[in-house]
Amino acid sequence: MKGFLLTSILTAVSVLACSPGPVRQEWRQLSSGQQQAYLNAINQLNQRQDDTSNDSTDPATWSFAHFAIVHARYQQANHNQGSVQAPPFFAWHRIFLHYYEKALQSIDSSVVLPYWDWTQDSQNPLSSDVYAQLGGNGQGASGCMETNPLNGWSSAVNGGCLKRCSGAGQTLYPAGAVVSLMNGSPNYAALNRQIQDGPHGAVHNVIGGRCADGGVGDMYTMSSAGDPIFYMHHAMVDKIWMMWQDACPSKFANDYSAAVNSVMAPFTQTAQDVLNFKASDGNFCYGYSSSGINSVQLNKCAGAPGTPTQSGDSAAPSATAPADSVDQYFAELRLLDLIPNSADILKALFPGFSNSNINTISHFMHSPASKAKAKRDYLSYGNFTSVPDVIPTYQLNPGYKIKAPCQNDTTDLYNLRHPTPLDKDYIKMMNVDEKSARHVEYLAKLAVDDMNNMEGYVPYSALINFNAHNKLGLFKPKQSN
Ligand SMILES: [Cu+2]
Repeated sequence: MKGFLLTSILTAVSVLACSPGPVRQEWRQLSSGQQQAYLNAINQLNQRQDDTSNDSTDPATWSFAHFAIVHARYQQANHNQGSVQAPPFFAWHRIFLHYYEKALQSIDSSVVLPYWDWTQDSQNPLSSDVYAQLGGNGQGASGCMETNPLNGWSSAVNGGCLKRCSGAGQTLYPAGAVVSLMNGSPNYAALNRQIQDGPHGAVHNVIGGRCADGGVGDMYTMSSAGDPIFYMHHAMVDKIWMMWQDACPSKFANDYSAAVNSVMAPFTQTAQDVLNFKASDGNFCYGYSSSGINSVQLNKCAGAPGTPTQSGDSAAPSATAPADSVDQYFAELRLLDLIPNSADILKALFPGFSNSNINTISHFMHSPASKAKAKRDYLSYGNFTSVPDVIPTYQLNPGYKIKAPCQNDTTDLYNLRHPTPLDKDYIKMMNVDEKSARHVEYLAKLAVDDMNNMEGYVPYSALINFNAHNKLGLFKPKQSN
């Protein structure tokens, strides 16, 4: 569990106006006792029974099946509606997760909902601890979950067993790609479109997956909330919204793309009630720990050109990005710069890691060449408020080398793959606006190409997977350009 050391060094809990609010932790930041308490609580929630047609009672008393059924019943209103991203997407799920957390706390008051930072596992989600501990993949052609801790769980919405047919070799969005989409979201509507249709959809698509018998996993369907990994995935989505709100409070904290005072059925809250997560009334007073996604700098007031309107906001990026901004944007590169004696820490984390490897990484991180390479038009990912009529055809930047490894290569520690595109079937089933999804995928490819072509760029996922790879003797030193 040495990986925890790096994580805890980087953990800086954001300061909340309300105090003391619960802080949701990334699954791997929990102690094994806390992980067990969470798994016990969801198992007990799964045993609970209630009247799933009656939403008027306190949702903290709902059964697990009730949550799955309500999510499916309101799915069209709260996800995609064809060409429109339903505005309540982030807000409705914020309430939904809050009630889920309350329901778990009615079983075990010590439980705080954990989240899954899937950016850390973007290159090989099926090898993730989180995925494994939440049941791993389904068995056989139908993908029924017969492994602990989900053995015997059923699908309240689809009927039959709970299913996963997660796609081997498929990839999710790495941190740099998610942050570039956040940086390119000048308002709530843009963030909703880019996160919902891109990184959020990818997790449902890849983890649910298509089964050998022609069926699909629950996460792939309207029954997604019947898979307990849904809640840790959506807590990450909620964290992304919170990070973005927090990056520019004067512009983003209260930004919403519909009537902020309409009640979000079946709950009694409005969007306004949950926009201000720092409210001191205690109801939605909570925060998130730092995790892999925080290793990439989120621009302050991204996509909102102009002078800062509040002392807490830093200036929006100018049209000609100064080298410093680029350097900041790719702060992952400087991850270890932030830590005194980073070479010693690397050695402590990765005992098998040779001095020369450490020096190589260190050298790349500090080299002027790597910074020079980073000078590019990073604002090209900014200010996407609408989907263009024609999605540009993806082309590798002529100055770039193709570096992305093939989908099945799990040994490449440095180069990121393009995220796996959404399946046509998933797009149809979930009523996703295909053009919007393809546009987001296009943007993500550009961001990944940039990262792959920065000399010395070391993604967080590489650092976190380093120990496992090194033990297997799979580590290959990075080739210089
Ligand atoms: Cu979802």
